[in-house]
Amino acid sequence: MRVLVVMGSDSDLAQMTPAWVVLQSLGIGYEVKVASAHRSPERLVQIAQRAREDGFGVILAGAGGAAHLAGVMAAHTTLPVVAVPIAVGTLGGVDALLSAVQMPGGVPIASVGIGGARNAGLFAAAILSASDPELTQRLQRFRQEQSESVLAADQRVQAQLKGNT
Ligand code: RP5
Repeated sequence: MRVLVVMGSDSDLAQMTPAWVVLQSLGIGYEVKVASAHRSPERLVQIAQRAREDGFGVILAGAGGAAHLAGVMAAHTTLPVVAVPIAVGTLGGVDALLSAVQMPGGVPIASVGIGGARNAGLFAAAILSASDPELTQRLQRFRQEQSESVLAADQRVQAQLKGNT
């Protein structure tokens, strides 16, 4: 299954890009769309309503300000929706984060941290891996490589500290 990435504005592009960079690296198909909960509400609802039949398994919704994108999408689909609060405006993303995590009961969404698009991509991969053994293997390999890079960083620090004594 593919991942649908929706952003409230093209000004969110730079902060959302890490989501599909990591999806690509894991061999997961995706589509990116711009649609706004406030400025193009009908189109947003249509995208959410069609998402399951269009072959998507997860929706990532990136928006800043008093962000309603993720919640509105969740209201129109039973697919899992993950909010990506965008760091923008006077409050730097705290407003978008609170809009996501303080959803009223009954239509839950998940949220990553402010500017957490890469983590959102990884979380989408984890969700899809529940029904995809090949993706599970790719995700395990990713985790393994990540662990190895931490070990390599430790070795570099050890060598540096040794050189300083
Ligand atoms: C939100 O308002 C968008 O997701 C964006 O983060 C923010 C500002 O949008 P623009 O005014 O730059 O289009 O809806």
